[in-house]
Amino acid sequence: STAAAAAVEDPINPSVKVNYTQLLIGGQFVDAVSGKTFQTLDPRTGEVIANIAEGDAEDVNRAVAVARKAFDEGPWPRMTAYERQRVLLRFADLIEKHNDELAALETWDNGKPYEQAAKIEVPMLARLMRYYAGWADKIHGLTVPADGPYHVQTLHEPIGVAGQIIPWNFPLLMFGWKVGPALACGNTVVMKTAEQTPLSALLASKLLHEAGLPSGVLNVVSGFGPTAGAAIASHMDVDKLAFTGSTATGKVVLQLAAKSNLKPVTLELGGKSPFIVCEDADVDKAVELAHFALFFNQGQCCCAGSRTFVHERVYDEFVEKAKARALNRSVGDPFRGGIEQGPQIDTDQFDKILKYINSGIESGATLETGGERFGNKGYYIKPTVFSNVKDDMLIAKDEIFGPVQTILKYKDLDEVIRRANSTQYGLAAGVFTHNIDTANTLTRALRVGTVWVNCFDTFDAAIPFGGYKMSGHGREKGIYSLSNYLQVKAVVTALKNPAW
Ligand code: TXE
Repeated sequence: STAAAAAVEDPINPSVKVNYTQLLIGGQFVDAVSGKTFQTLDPRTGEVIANIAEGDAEDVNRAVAVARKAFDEGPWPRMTAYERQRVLLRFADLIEKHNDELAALETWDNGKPYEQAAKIEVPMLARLMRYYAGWADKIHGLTVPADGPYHVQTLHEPIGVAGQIIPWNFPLLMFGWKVGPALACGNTVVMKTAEQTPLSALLASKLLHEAGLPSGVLNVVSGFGPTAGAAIASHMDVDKLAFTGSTATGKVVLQLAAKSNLKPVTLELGGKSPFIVCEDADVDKAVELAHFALFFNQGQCCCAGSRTFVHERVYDEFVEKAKARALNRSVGDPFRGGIEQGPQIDTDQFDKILKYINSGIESGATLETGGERFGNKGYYIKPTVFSNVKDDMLIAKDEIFGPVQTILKYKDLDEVIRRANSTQYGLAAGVFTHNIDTANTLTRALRVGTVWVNCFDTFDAAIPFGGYKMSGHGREKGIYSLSNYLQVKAVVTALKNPAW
């Protein structure tokens, strides 16, 4: 780990230029009305990457006006579905063409391993766009056999101007999860990216225009939550809001939506997902999967398997091996090959995670490894493992959003079901067993939006994702995501000659 620490001190120069730093409104890159900018930082060093135009309520007003016009006057919602499909398909091709550039911006701004961005996330964005392109010309209503002399049909129409607010942990994928269904269904969009990671969405949006998106259909306002974000959530002319972020902010935007025009809201919020290792588990494989479930993306996943429940029969062996695996995790400059873990996103998250680590130690959990910063520059944290964790400890209750694995012991299935479900969250769960009866019991009993059995973080575009309880409202991806962006209109026409 000495070599890795040295790598942190001497960061690699990314082979990419930051070409877009302004707001994207009406197909043009423009400064904020106020002329203000904010800095986006390199999480490897805390140094400034670029100054970004800082949008606030006035810029949101401009963006919404443009999006409104693009919706009301067209052409986007009135183009043929086939034409909209072709734009999304060309966009997917351009994503592939600019794969390395998009990935480099993503890593620079976010700190995630470049190999992960280049080989998984950017290709997934292209896949997502092709998936939604596929839906564009398959969205249609029904003919309804109503009682009486009527011809009844439903029209599935776009809702209008969609406001979208996204977080920093997967900047490009969150962009894709949001714009894909909105555009496929014929809506126009005002998007606010996270203040920590504005860069990649600006390039992606530029490519979307190159692919033939008419101006005004997608507008990107970089900026902060309480200003730009709140202006979108409370705007009277935004017809639908989609939000991904913390549960606390989810409550705020839902209230803003209710207090303004009652726009429908989809929310994808926090989690404290159980990963359940059953009695019959192959311990080596379970350790590897549980490690991935928690540590992937520096632990910054809403669905992270952050409560590792291990059956008492295999508990000690599991803890020992989980500790060894964490010690082996390669941490360092995310632009270097073979690096599994880069820095956390920013100083707030870095401090929050270290606070939780201290609280774990103070509450009596056993710190097996890690527990402190890595290197002495940037926001790196050593992969951390706690054993002997009890349900009422804060580290077992709160979303830490960092590389901190908490391992809990259980005795039987009923007990682990009760404990796994006793949380305000309900986003996801992992189940590790080859016993089909155990798997069936757990998949039905767990009150969560996704159960991964003998796998984790499988995120194909066709698989719906979303939360039970305080993890959110609605589903993204898959067929279910379309209804978030469609209105259903019933058309009832009296028949002149009911006999026919
Ligand atoms: O989240 P916020 P933060 C969790 C995770 C993390 C914690 C805090 O536990 O440690 O949230 O992170 C915008 N009106 N998740 O502070 O505030 C904000 O600008 C409108 C889980 O980054 O929820 C950003 O664009 N918008 C999560 C977005 O909301 C507002 C991913 C998310 O920021 C706003 C990220 C306001 N008043 C963090 N305030 C997940 N579910 O994946 C902020 N925003």
